[in-house]
Amino acid sequence: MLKRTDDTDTAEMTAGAALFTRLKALGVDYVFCNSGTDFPPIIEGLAEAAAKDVDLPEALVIPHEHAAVSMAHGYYFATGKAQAVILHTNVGLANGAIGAINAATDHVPMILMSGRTPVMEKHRFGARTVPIAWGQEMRDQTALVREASKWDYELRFPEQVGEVLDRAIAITNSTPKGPVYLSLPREVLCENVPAEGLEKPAIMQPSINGPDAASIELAARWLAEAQNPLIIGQRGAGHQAGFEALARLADDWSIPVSQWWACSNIIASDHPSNVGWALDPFISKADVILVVNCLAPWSPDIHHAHPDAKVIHLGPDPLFSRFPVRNFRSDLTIACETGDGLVALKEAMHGRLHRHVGQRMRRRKELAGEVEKIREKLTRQEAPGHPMTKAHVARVLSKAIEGKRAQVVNELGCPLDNMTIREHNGWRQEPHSGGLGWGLPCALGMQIADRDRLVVATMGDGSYMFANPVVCHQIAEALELPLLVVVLNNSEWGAVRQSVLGLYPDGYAAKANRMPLTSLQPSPDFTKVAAGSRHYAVRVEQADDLPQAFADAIRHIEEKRSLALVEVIIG
Ligand SMILES: Cc1ncc(C[n+]2csc(CCOP(=O)(O)OP(=O)(O)O)c2C)c(N)n1
Ligand SMILES: [Mg+2]
Repeated sequence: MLKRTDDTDTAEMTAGAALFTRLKALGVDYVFCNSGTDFPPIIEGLAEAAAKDVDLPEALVIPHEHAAVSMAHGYYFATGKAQAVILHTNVGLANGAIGAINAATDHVPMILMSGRTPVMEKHRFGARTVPIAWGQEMRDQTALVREASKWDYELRFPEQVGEVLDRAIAITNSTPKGPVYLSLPREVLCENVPAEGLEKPAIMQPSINGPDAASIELAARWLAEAQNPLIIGQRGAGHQAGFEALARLADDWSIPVSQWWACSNIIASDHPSNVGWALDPFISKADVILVVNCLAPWSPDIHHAHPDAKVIHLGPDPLFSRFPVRNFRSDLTIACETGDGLVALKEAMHGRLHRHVGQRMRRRKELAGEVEKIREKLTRQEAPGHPMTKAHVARVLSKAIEGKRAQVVNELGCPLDNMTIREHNGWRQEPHSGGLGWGLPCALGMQIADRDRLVVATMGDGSYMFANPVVCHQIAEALELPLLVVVLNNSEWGAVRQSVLGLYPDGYAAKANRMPLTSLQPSPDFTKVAAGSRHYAVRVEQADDLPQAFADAIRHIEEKRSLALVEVIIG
C-alpha cells in the first residue's frame, strides 16, 4: 500500500510507485506498458498516486509489446528523450525483444523493464498465487534481451529503486546510446520504501564523447587534399547543427554524399551533393572516404572501394563493437556524437578553403553532371503506370505533403530517393536489424510527441501485418493520434523474392508460377482493418486517382484529427 502523507518525511510508497516517481524526476514523460500479474503493486501505486494528485509519467496501455518498444523508439526520435517501457515477465519481454534489437542497432536509448515472476511460493506478500508464476520462471530471463542491452540488472531490494534508475538512465544516454534492461521481481515491488528524495535530480550524468581535436584536424587535411573525396551517411547528421555543417561542408568542397541504404536522411534531397542511393561511380575512384555513422557503408561484394583509399569512420561507435564481423577498413576512427563531429570537421575544413580551389571547381562541374544523370533515371522510375511502382507512389506522396511540416517513417514503403525531403531526419527507415513491424508504432510514438505534425507511416503490406495493425489502430484511436498511413500492397514479400532472384537469377524459383514462401495472397482488405477502429480508409488501384486520394486523406486528418489509411495497389 502506498502510504503517503505529504507533510511528513516518514511518508512511504510501494517500490512500484517509487519507480514511477523516480522516472518522472529523471525526465521520463511516458511509460509504455503491457501489464500482467506482475503489475499489481505498480497499478495500485499508480491509482493511489492519481487519487493523491502525485505527478507521474503517463502510463499508457499498449496492447502489444513490439508496439510498446517501437513507440518509445519513435518518441526518442521526435524528442531526443529516453523513455521507459514495462512489459510482463519473460513472455512480454520475448514479444518486446525485437524492439530491443532494433533500438540497440539504432543507438536509441530507453529503460526497458519487465516483471520477474515471484521468487517465493508462499508466506510473503506478493508470493506466487497462480500457475503461471511457476510457468514463467526462467533461469536467466535477462538472456532474452542481454545482447541488445548495454547494461542490465535485477532489482534486489526496494530501497534500491532510486539509485538503480539513476544509473540506468545515465548509461542508456551515454555515448553510444542504447537500451538498458531492468528486471522487477514482484515481491520487491510490493514492499514499501520512503518517498523522501525521489523527486531530487539524478545523482549521475551520462558520459558524452566529444571529437578528438587532433583526429578532426587530420580528417580535415585528408579530405581537403583529396582529389575525389566521398561522404557516406546512413543514420543522419546527429543534430540540426550537424546537418547544417555537413550541407555546408559538402557544398563548399563539392563532395558527393551517398545515402546508400540510409535509415535517416543526412542531406537535403535537392542539395547539389546528394547522390542518394548511388555509390557507383564515386566509390571506385574515391581516394578519401568519410563514413558518417554507417554500420555497413557499402557492400564489399558489390562495390569496390579503391584499395589505396583512406577511410575515416566517424560516429558514436565507429567500429560498431557489438557486432562480431564488420571488417571495413578504418585508417582514422573518430568516436563522438555524430553532430558534434560534423560541426568540428566543418570548422577545421573551413580554414583550408582558400587552398585547393581548382580541384573544387573541377569537382563541382563533374558532380553536377553525375547528379543530373541520377535525377533523370529517378524521373523515369517515377512515371505513372499500371500497376503503380513504389517510386511513383513516393513521388506523388512527396508532392502531397510538401510544405506541411511532415515527418515520414518508412518500412519497405516509399524510398528516400523518390521523395523531396529537406529537413534533418525528415525521413526515417527501419534500423539495419530489420525487425519488421517497427514503422507504424514508431510513427505513433513520434505523433505523441508532436500531435500537430503530419506524421506519415509508409510501409509494405507485409510490414503492416508485422506491426500488429489491429493493435496500432486501437492505440491511434485511444490516444487520438492522427497519422497518415500508406500501405503499398503487392500481396507479397517482395524483398524476399528479390533476394532469391539475386542469388538464383535463372533458378527454379525464378521460373516458378508462384515463388515459394513469398506470396501473401489472398490479400486482406486492409481498409476494413482500419475501419474496425473507425478510421478513414481508402484503396487506390489507378495512378490517376492517387493525388486526390492523398489530398482527401490529409484533409480528413486536418479536419477530423484522426488516422487516415491509404492502401495503394502496386506491382
Ligand atoms: C520480424 C521479421 N520477420 C521477417 C523478416 C524478413 N523480411 C525482410 S523483408 C520482408 C518482406 C517485407 O514485405 P513487405 O513489407 O510487403 O514489403 P515488400 O518487400 O513486398 O516491398 C521479410 C519477410 C524481417 N525482416 N523481420
Ligand atoms: Mg509486400
